[in-house]
Amino acid sequence: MQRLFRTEDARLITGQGRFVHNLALPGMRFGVFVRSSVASALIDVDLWAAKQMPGVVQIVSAADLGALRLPKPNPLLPELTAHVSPFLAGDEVRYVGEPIVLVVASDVALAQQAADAVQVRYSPKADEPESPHFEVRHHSGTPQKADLTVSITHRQPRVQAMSMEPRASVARWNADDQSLTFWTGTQAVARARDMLAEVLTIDVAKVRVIAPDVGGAFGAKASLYPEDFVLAFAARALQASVQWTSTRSEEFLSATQGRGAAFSGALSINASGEFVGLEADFDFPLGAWLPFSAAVPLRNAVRILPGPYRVPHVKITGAAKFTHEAATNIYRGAGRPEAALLMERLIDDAARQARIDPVALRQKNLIRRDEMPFKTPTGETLDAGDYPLALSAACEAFGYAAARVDQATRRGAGGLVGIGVACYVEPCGQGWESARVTLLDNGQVEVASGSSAQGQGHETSFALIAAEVLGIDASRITVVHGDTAFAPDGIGALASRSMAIGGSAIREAALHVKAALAAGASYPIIANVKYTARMEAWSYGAVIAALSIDADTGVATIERIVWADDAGRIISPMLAKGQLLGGLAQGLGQAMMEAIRYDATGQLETGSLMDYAIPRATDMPPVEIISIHEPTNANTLGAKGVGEAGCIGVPAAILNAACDALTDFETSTLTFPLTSETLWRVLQTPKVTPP
Ligand code: SMO
Repeated sequence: MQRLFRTEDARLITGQGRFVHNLALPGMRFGVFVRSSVASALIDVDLWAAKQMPGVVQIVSAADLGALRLPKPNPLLPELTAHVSPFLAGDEVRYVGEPIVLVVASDVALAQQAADAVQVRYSPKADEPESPHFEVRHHSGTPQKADLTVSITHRQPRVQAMSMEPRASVARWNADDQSLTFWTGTQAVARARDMLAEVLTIDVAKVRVIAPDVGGAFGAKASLYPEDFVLAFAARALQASVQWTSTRSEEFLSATQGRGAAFSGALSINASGEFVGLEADFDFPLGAWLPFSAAVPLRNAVRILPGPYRVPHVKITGAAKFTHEAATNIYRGAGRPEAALLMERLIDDAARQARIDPVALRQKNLIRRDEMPFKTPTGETLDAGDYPLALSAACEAFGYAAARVDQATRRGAGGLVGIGVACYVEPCGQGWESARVTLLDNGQVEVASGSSAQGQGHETSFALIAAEVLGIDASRITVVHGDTAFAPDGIGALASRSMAIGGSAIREAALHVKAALAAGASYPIIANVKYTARMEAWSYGAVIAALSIDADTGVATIERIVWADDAGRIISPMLAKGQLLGGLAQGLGQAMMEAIRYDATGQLETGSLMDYAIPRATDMPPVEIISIHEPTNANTLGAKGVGEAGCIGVPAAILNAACDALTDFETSTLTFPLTSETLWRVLQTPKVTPP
């Protein structure tokens, strides 16, 4: 994994990408999983016919795995850790797509034929007890006198991360030294290594995990999957290499999904328009098994409220339950979008009912720069920022006042035109990350990071950080990441933390090298740093969307989006903008077209890209991005998160714009995706009298 993309190269498609599926090892075998076609049933598996099929070298079922279970999930929600999940269904299946058997054969077609010959008999299960209920609460402050209380409910469809390369892994068992080399498109190589070692009960030093080019991950590749562990188990049993690549349909069935929560809330304001109280209640679906970060969306949603606003009294509850569906996990934003959407919908509703301009209502309640660092009612500390400036900068670029005048004119002519505003915060990770910077006597520098890359171009930005400190050209720097044999231990590339924490580690290590060089140290000069951020950095911003709806067809057009974002210190403006735009596209997808659907029996109705729409280039509206740079001391680099912002503010602004366009209609339960059918149905309902 030693490669540097120069900034100018990033515009080119060079054909040099190496994804997991590109890997061809001598004697490599191929795995295909047999999956459940029923959401909840007892099963009886007959392998006899499959074993007779040509090319089959191994069949793994639950019985072969004995007591092996997934490692415990992240203890953010401690009660969850009592519920560990099996790798393969044994006596019962719990969701459509659950892996039951792994068939390994000499080529993938033979493996598929043998998998098709596995007989699974399903029989009804007796009624099962209610899922246990996992809960998080934040109560703070005392209730105050309110003049107006508004409330909304919202239910989000689940959505699916759509990486260029679906999940893919290769497990190679090295018989000579009884070690495992595991290639997988992961966001967190060190954690993957530790978990594989734990499950296989081998020394961590005997496991090497390599993430080659990943091609998008979005949270769905942060945690290892049952399939990964079974593949490693099979490779050890065979003393060989086994490859598995998920098909796109398998991704829909069994990759982790995002969102899916139902939530409701109430916001109270007093006569002067100050927020005095917020109540919120979230209900998150866990699906049928627990990936490592299963608790993160719930935890984030409840801790991030009330977002960038001053609210003296909050009563926030969040709960999660198991369901007979694919697991949910972190998905770009991971709870932040749910918090922003609830708050921003409530504010727009309050503004409408109190007849206050929604921007003015926000400006009155946004936490001011001179109040930073700000302790929130959920116990978080907002590090730094000028939230009112972000909103006013967005308004200025949008031409907000003039746009409202134009909107009134178009409405007067019968147009359905909306303007939606949303402010958001994006906490970007706590804890540590590591870096190693090596200066060789030929002037070449190697930067190794415990964070990795999945297509965001960290190879470039990591090099730029060291280049600046050392005063050299970035072309003399190679970046090593995504391979536990060469990169130092790390947490990984997730939670918008790579630049703030991983980048800070690189900066610190480069500073050590520089100091050693000045002190006359001998080559190679090596600095190892494990950097812990002083506090969490919170990026933030404001999004304004203009949206119109065709009254006859319900087709919505996002006319434009103006977005002010503070990502702190930006290392590569082009890469940061790419992340913001990518996040915007993903947020727009959730808002306008994406939805995983299960029927009442738990069958997946959206099993392919023919049934599940994702945004194309032509779906992107004109976008203007304004960068704000309010310094932060949260980390030594002064960077804040950037990767998830587009999924946080954009959907909320779009929903507010749609509700504004439909101001004559009842929209308190309007739900994503805002397809033409959804909007057309609203237009068929009776008009309501404005407050
Ligand atoms: S949803 Mo992210 O990869 O923490």
